[in-house]
Amino acid sequence: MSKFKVPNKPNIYQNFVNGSYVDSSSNETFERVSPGHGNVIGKYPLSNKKDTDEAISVAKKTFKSSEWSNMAGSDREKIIRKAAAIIRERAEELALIETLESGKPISQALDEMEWAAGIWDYAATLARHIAGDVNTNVGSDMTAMIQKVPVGVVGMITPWNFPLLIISQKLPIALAAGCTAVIKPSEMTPGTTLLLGGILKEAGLPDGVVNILSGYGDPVGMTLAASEEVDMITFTGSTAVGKHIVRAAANNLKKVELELGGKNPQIIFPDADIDALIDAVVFGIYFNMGECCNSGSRIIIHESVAKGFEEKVIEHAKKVKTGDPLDPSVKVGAIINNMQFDKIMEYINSGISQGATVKLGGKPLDSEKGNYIEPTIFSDVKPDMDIACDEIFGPVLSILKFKTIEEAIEIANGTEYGLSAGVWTKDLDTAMIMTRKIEAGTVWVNNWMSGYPEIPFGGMKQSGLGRELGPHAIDEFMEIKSVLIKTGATPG
Ligand code: TXE
Repeated sequence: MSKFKVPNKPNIYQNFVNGSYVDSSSNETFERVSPGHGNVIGKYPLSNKKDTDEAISVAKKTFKSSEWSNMAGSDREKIIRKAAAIIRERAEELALIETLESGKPISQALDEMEWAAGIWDYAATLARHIAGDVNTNVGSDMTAMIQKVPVGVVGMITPWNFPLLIISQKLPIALAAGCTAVIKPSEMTPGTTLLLGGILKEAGLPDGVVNILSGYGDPVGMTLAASEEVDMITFTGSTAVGKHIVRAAANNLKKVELELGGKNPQIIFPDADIDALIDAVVFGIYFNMGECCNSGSRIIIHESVAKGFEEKVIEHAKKVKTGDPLDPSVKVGAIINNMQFDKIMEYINSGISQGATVKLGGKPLDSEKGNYIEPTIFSDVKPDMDIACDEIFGPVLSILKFKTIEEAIEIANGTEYGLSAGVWTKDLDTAMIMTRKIEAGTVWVNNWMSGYPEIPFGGMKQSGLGRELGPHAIDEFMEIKSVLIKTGATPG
């Protein structure tokens, strides 16, 4: 029996502005129904444009006061590190909220809290390592300082699939850089992000540095993207909304960083150890119900080994327990909402009507109350089918076949996306050719979805702009300022 339960009453949340929890100016709220259970589990402020403009003005005033950016990096480090410790202390409470709001399995929500805390720890170290450069090589009467300065107010708009993890890929790095922030989490999963305000206050963050509003893309997200007082926007979500953000950001030519969708290929060569990769393939597609930008949703396998692989992957996928996300043994929970559920079912139907073969699943799971879809596998998929090109964001695996390495590369690069890719081979030459030819921000060789705060993450093509994580991520939140100091010429 799980120790995690659906609460009797919904949690009541408030916005976090200027260091205090407050209601929206209209006092209006909205609710979230748990997609796995059907209960109302949260009530959140319905923020409007006025609330957003006020939060932006608090963040701007706080940035201009320089209290945060003037603090020594070692002091910012302590606060960011303390936040990591509090996230760890409150991991079970935060994980339960995420499972109830998103439908994700509790075991995966708990892991997510640890990953999130790990990024806060890493960002803390970055706060100490911001240093510019000095150039004394431009003339004996000139000293040039190349300074790194925080960009200013950063608007952060996040999605519902990994709420605390995704804000943790942005916020602690921006804080390490000395920026201030206004954050809008997804209207489907605002709980843990709103609680982050209190966590940061407890960690010692000065008031006004971080401001968090719950509400919808229109007006809160759009106001952030368009505001002339916001200096940068960082967004994770759909490619379609990412394009809106870029257009709105043109208003004041703010910096933009985007993490968008993916249709990630896993290319399997005949020499690959099929037994060793099956677990990674099954995890790669069904993790977080396939609602994951890094989902390994396209298998591109050499025709000579395709039959044996299909049998094994079906056998493994059958064992993946689907159902109540509060059950610790469940690996595939509920789909986020009815719209996403319908979208996934439409893709499954399009796969069938376009001639692919359902080898497993393909139907809603009727035994549970909520939005559940059986782990699904399609074979006989052709590169031009919708299920091979579009991000489904659901538990649907497509298997495509290739004959030559050139064909594998063409299929792998044949979508608008370029987020991540996997290559399975024991041959070093093949692996190196593939890593050079594949258009993706991350290429995994003989593994899938490994990730570390130290390693950059982001997409090529229409999967994104810029990179999160890694030592360079902090540069996304900084401007370079060149200071040229003329002095008397240095005598020879
Ligand atoms: O995303 P949206 P949705 C993909 C995935 C999924 C699809 C739709 O394919 O099926 O997107 O999901 C805010 N101006 N990904 O509809 O709409 C919104 O309130 C400013 C991939 O949830 O992009 C939320 O906070 N903001 C992805 C955030 O944008 C706006 C993760 C994301 O919502 C806005 C999630 C607007 N006009 C979905 N409209 C990934 N890369 O992992 C909405 N928002």
